[in-house]
Amino acid sequence: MLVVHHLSNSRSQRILWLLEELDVPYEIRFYEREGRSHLAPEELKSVHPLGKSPVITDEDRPVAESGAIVDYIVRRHGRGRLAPPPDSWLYDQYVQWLHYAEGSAALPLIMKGLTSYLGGMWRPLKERVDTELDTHLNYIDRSLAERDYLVGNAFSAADVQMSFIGELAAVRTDRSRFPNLDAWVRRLQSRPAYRAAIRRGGPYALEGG
Ligand SMILES: N[C@@H](CCC(=O)N[C@@H](CS)C(=O)NCC(=O)O)C(=O)O
Repeated sequence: MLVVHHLSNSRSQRILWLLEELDVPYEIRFYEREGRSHLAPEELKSVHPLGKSPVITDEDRPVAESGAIVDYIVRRHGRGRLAPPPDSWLYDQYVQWLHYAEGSAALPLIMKGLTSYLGGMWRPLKERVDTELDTHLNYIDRSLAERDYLVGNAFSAADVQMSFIGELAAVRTDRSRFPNLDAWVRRLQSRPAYRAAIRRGGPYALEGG
């Protein structure tokens, strides 16, 4: 049985959602963030040395890092669904979005949260973070200008992987400045499988700041 080690209010929510979309049976093991630090509890390190979420175990083998987990689930359990045919140009775009989410887009969003606590002397860093954030959110917004989904015009696991970026954008910046991105996130959140994943995974609220 596939087990999702699910940290509260975290990136693992999108893994639950992907499994709901594909109707793959799974179990959830719940972990709560530590009080003031908001870090994951130590016990998550017994699943994978990084102690981060998401991490899954499938037949007791761990897979960490959300892009790799999305790819694993689609390849091993997807039966050809939620990804373009592997020999197509669309597949290359699909892989790009899978990597781009955590490889590039997440960093300025995370930095924005961390630097919001810093005082005046950090202004140059904060300005750089804001510029980077605009670059990435504009790129995603423009990519969605003439389509409802990121790859071709069909919902895919790339939308699931990228959804965290769109959701975090709403708490770290004014997402209404990026109307296509904003509409896309709302479109994703209205999917029945998205809502089923929230019901199973429990409350999901990302932190502002
Ligand atoms: N790039 C990694 C990021 C993993 C990550 O940092 N997850 C956060 C939750 S959204 C986490 O585990 N935070 C708790 C901690 O760092 O202790 C992925 O996409 O899986």
